[in-house]
Amino acid sequence: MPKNLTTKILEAHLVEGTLIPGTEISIRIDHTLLQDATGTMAMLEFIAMGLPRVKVGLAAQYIDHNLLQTDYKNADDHAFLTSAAMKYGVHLSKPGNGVSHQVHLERFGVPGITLLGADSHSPTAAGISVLAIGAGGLDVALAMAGHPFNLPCPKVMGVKLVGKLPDWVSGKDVILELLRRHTVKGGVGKVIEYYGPGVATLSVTDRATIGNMGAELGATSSIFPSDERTLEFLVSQGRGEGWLPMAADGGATYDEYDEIDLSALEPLIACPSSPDKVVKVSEVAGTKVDQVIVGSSVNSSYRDLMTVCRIVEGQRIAPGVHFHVNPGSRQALENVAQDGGVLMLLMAGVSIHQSGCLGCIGMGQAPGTNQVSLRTFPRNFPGRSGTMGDKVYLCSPETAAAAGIYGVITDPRKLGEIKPYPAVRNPEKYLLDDSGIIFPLEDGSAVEIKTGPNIVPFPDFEALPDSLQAGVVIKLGDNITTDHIMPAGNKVLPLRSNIPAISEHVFEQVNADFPARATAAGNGVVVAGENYGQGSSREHAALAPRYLGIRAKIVKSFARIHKANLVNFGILPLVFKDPADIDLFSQGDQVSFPEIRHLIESGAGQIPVFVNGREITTLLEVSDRQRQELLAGGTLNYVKQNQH
Ligand code: MIC
Repeated sequence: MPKNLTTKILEAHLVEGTLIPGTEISIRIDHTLLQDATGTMAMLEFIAMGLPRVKVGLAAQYIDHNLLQTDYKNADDHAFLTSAAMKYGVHLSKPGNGVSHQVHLERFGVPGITLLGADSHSPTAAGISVLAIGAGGLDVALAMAGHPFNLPCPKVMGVKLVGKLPDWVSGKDVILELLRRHTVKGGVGKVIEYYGPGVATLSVTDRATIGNMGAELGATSSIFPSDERTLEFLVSQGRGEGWLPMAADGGATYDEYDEIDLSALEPLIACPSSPDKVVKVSEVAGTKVDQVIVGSSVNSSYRDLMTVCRIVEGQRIAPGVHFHVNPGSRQALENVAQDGGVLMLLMAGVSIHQSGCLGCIGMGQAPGTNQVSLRTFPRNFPGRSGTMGDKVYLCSPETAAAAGIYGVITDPRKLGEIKPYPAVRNPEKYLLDDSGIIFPLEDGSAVEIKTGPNIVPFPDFEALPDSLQAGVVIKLGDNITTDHIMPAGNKVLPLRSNIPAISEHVFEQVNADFPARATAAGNGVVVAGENYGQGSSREHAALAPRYLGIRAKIVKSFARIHKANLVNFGILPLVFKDPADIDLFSQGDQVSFPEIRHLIESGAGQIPVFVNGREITTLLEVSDRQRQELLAGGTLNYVKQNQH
């Protein structure tokens, strides 16, 4: 029976389970990826497992998020991560070397492997046919310790690509089109697999852009076939020997289908403040722009940067616009520099920053009050830029460059009036630079772990009690993001290794007295609508609320990674059987879960919840393993109990 590519990779890595969508499967992980914002906690969790060295094919630790050193905290965390990487056999990418996704694509990824990353945008590696999945730090720590990764078996959505992108339209427009069609929850529980004749027309970096923002669809992962373009890319990176051709078998089928005619695509843009508020650029053309940023997590490759260089070459950035470039990697910037691009940017009035995430997670580059910011980033959730009420649009490098030159949102095809489309191709042979990577030692056992005062021990969480009483601490609507729950930004991100301190910021932008009310409630419940916890992989969005006493979240539906993180830290992820029951709940209500422990032990899929004297039914859709973890009060407790 012909198989699609996702099925082939999953089958080759299957440790337990059957590939039936929705049922739990365990897969073997070949590479792991940590970045510094999720990595400090994940590394502490790995250390707590007591192993002398990682047990995975390749483990990488990137320092790309917390680059601002406004006090000792981030620098302490970087020193901790570096020492831990050296001790445990992990590749360490130093600050300024680049964004994890871009560097992993350039230097480490190989077609057909699995990658588990503590960052939701890990599926950037889809560009070279890696089945990359974003997960909470604890799941990645377990994979580093050699454990398989457990996940609900995804459906596979086949997206057939036909035609060829017109000039001034690029990979970003392809994924924005999918977001326009399917919204931020359209990919939940699915791998998006691209196939068809249009694939060969897309460069690896366009494919990587599309894979990166599959996270915005809520997808488990994305994948492209490995073909001649993949080979070209790997050869250009001096890694051609890792190539192998991979594609779906002829006649393979998918659980769902979609098709995009690349030739028919127009430049698209996501409006404030959700990646799926997509319109044609022409529909918002003329909007005055104050800031433009190209780069960071996505659209930060050589092709993307050099496209901007060629567009602004010989032009001036409009007087009212501050145009920033955040290269995805030092190597990408070096190759741009070698080809004269740096001078083109500087002469046009562009600010060039160090390689890293920077403004993409509010680590600087916040726009001013009421200012319009156009970014090639993957997300524009409210307030994520660091400015409340921000007006952030997401677009391609071509559209960003057009706005920079004209000072207003402009369809980039207008640039054709001043110059032909640059049609930049990646170099045939990159200038290679691994100077920012510290490779693992043969034996790191003598290395001492460096910890500073910012790193505080992991809190203890009690096992699930027999019955639970709790107060509704907050009631929210649909599409609540992890940025709402646990904000990023330069003030909060440095607290990622200090749970008591970071918990003071939970729901800060939604309801600033949440931490005080949660603590006063003793045990708390969060009630919300659809797609709760969309966005990042940050486990702190589960861990910090749990620290404040949140014991259950009752919602209409969950985003995949957040639901797994809730279980990891012992919070009950409950779904309304009848979504209309949400109307029975108000902030401040008392809720009870009688005999909850017994129900979970006995495998009950329906959990009765009492609110204001009414009984409603909620669903607990978790595996047997997850039930044990919930009973133990979280995965770490469960793992520890089972070690003795
Ligand atoms: C993001 O883009 O939201 C982040 C910041 O990279 C997160 C990880 C984090 O919160 O540290 C993600 O995508 O998982």
